[in-house]
Amino acid sequence: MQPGVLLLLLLMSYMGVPLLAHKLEVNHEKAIVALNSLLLESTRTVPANPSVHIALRLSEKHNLQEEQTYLRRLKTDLRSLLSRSEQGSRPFTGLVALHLLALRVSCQDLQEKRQALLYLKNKLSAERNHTIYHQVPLTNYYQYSLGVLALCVNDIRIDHSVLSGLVPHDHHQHHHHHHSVDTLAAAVLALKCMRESTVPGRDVWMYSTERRLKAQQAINKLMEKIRRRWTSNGDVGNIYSTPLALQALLATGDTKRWLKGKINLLNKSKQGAFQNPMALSQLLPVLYRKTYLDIGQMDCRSESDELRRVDLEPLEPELSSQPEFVYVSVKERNLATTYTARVPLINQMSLLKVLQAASKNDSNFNFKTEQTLWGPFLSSVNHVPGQDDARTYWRLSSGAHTSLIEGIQDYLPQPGEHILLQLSSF
Ligand code: B12
Repeated sequence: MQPGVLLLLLLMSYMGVPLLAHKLEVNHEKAIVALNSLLLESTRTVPANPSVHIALRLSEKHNLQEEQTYLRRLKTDLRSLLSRSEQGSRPFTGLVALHLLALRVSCQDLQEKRQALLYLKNKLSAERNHTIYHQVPLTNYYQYSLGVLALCVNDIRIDHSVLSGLVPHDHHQHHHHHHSVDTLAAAVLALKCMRESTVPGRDVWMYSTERRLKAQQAINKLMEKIRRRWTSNGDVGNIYSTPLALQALLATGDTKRWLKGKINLLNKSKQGAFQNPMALSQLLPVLYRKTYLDIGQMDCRSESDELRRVDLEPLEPELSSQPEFVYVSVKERNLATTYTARVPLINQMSLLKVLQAASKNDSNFNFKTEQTLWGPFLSSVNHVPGQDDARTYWRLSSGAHTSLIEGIQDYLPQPGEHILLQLSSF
């Protein structure tokens, strides 16, 4: 045996364990790039989604031409959003925030951006005033946090009052108490961004020592809540809040939990849990070890231009031979069941298809949807709307107790399942 070969064999036996780890890492890498291509593929569909753009830009691999085209569509959308906002429509705090993050992550500075920044500043003041008088923001704390984050990564100084609306006060504990993990994570990212902010072009902090200390204390409190929702298999809350929770963990230096959570999410994604482009857009950054705080550091230079779309074969639906049924009930405020239907389940139907079939068969049942970044939102059932200002919505559940973690377009009811549509408070 040649001494060189012996040495190599020796080396390999030493490196046995790291080699295995390396192989795993290569497999993970491949899985992540596949998800990246899948997200790129989703840009073919309308409407454009700023959250998808953010994820594509934070990735390690790019298709620069596709990203440029997508950015142009987003700019057009932002322009029409801003002009609609002048006609006294509902507040677009979160949506405008996502657009501003999308512009910053592409290193874009333009007229629309200044207009959008001004809009967001005003909306955040309005959100803050609303929390003072009504204990809750105009939209919700998730959008409030996205708004602060978007101003922050764009180097805009944020008002005292707006910032203090993000800090959980002890006598407000009950409000922060039932926040979802997604919302807690968004608040952490916003506060962390503010804490780390420096004055552009100068080497000094943007905010006073006292403000920064308060922000740190708030981050600690919020992170404690997030860690309490951590389960040993790597979920935080449910699988769709885990990506944002991992961003918060990563941003605060908990790489151990981040890694565990990442592997768990990669496995879930192999089982098809992240087909929805919005869900995938919240997942991808953290798989690449990125957080929304990295948006502020983007310089858009020397990026690898090698990402291609994948043409996926559509999943074969499972064919069912016998007629099977799914049951739909409607419960209004008084908890009385006002409607029930039995719908034949043909092959694999989404809940949306089931509801459409029910309303086609029976003129006593009808519903309305509104398009959102997550897909169609069930906005009204049998002429009763869920109302943001009354803080009501149509909650989806399986049986009486299991709240669905997907919307009507993504959820595939099983044979014999009882789906409940229930007007609820949030
Ligand atoms: C706030 C919030 C709500 C509020 C929204 C109203 C309000 N005024 O605040 C309420 C309580 C009504 C709500 C309801 C539901 N939600 Co919700 N919600 C959120 C949250 C925390 C923030 C959304 C937001 O403001 N985004 C910012 C703006 C810019 O984006 P947007 O798309 O324009 O926002 C609107 C839509 O997102 C819509 N919306 C909210 N939730 C959902 C869920 C679905 C499936 C759809 C289609 C739309 C939708 O309301 C937003 C405000 O108008 C997200 C967390 C996250 N990670 O994104 C979860 C989240 C989107 N919701 C989720 C779910 C599952 C639901 C429900 C299906 C729960 C249920 N069992 O009934 C219902 C929707 C049912 C229906 N009628 O169609 C999941 C979606 C996961 C997935 N894979 O689809 C998330 C990710 C939370 C989670 N981790 O489980 N939600």
